[in-house]
Amino acid sequence: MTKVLRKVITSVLAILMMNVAVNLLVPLVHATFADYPDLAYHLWNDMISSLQVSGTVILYEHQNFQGVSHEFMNSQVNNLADCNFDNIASSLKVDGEVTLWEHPDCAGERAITFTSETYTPDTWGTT
Ligand SMILES: [Ca+2]
Repeated sequence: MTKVLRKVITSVLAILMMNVAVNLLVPLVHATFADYPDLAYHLWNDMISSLQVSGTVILYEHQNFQGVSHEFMNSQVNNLADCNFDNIASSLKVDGEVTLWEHPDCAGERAITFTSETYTPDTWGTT
């Protein structure tokens, strides 16, 4: 085997190994949104007034991700009225974790947490 051939084979192997590594890592980095198409199912239609999100949440005006939408990343929104979205959201997508409250300033008798994988209904918020 010539030195040149050995170099070519080594380079090809290196590229193949890099492709394998990228294919393994990309799914971990890419956003994985969980879909919640109908907040009425959770008894939370047209109720959300404030939220805290770690990651990304997209709120939609109507069920099945229709109508006006708002996206929030890594933030606390004390009053959705500030973006004309108080008691409006009817469906959402989340990558990470979002907690929603029925009143402004993360308050109310009810709060609910949705994550990329599951949701925890009706934990008690602060009143
Ligand atoms: Ca509300």
